[in-house]
Amino acid sequence: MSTVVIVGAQWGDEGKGKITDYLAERADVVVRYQGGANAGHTVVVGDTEYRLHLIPSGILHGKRCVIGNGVVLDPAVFLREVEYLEERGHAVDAIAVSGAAHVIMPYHKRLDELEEAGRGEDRIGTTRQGIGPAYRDKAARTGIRVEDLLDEAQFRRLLRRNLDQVNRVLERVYGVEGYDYEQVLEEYLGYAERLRPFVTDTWKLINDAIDAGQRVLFEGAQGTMLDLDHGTYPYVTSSYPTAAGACIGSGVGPTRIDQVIGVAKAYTSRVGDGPFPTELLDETGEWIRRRGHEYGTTTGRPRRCGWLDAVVLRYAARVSGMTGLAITRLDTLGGLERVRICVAYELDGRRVEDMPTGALKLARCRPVYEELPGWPADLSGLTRWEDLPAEARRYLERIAELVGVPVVLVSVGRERAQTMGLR
Ligand code: 2SA
Ligand code: MG
Repeated sequence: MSTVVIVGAQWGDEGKGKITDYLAERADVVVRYQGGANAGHTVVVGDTEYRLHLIPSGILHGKRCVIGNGVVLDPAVFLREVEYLEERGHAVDAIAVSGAAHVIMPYHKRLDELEEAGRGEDRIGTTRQGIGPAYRDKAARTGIRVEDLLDEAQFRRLLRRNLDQVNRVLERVYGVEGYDYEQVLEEYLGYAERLRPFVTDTWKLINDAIDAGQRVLFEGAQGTMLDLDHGTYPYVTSSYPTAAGACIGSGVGPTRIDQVIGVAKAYTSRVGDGPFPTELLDETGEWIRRRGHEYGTTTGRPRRCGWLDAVVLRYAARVSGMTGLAITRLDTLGGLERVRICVAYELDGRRVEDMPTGALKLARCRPVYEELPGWPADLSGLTRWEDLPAEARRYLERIAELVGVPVVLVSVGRERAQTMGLR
């Protein structure tokens, strides 16, 4: 391993944090490349459960951790996490933040809420962290970057300009009160001073690390089906969770990526709205949700649950060029007599094996299932492939076959030790 990208193969919450934590032990640098505080990575170390939204979980191993240019940074969340880690005895001087990352402003969150509320049946189900409005400003070239925040005169000017615009929208379009310039200024200049020591040219730091033969891990947030271009638009996030996003979001060329590990749960979950062909609205869906504690880390929302969808995985594998699959939550599915895998869709009376383009078509897809025998409920304590029940192994082998990518990691529990490396 020298450079590895970890991507979510489904709709997020695949257990990327856990897999990153496992691989981070052997990495020198861990990089976040997209998204923001809409991500929620849970990592269990001994008796402590860590929940991080922005800082890469590699920090728990004391690794160099980078927040790349592709991230939208909420300074309040970032600084809270810095404190949280310090209180638990973790050194934070290994964290580097890109000056080119965009800053989440209070109005981004407010607009996210107001826009969601106004969407009616076109609601996306966002995390209300200001992600869409912040990336919109970035694309419109009106965003405020970390480097701007650190330059007081520049920040004053940009904030004044943006608030003039935003306050007009808040007051005239939404009929709500705008923001007080001095108040936002004071709050953010306070963040600026605390952020300053972390800010550096991260593109250079990462490329230098690769040149020096160090191992760099790119930690994706969300998942393939939430990718702005490749997901179920418009029910997506506003960044690029697929593997190519790691290049754009960190300043590393595609020729320098060695491996792409796709993380998938042994079943499927989705939080937020939009099509989901294998969703189970019955007792089995409820059983998976309860057994898997399927509630969002950031918002606490119940996640929609359903069978594994191999059409999704095959698509995810191809758009990200996956070299290996990590399957998590195999334990959660244990205890069912039979399990199902969606191997194809029926779309307008025809069988399709490949992901159709667009949410409209996907919403019309009906899953074609294959049934396999289930395995016992308790997989805890198993640490080797050979120890897995034959039915569980068969399930994993079938996934690899359907997706065309080998399963290289399997997770059977929340603890670090409950992860098996297969190759
Ligand atoms: P946003 O807030 O603009 O990115 O929302 C757009 C869509 O993307 C979905 N989304 C997510 N789905 C799953 N996990 C996510 N992260 C958190 C986590 C979720 C949570 O890792 O646990 O805590 O609820 C995530 N982030 C964004 C979102 O549901 C919308 O469908
Ligand atoms: Mg998550």
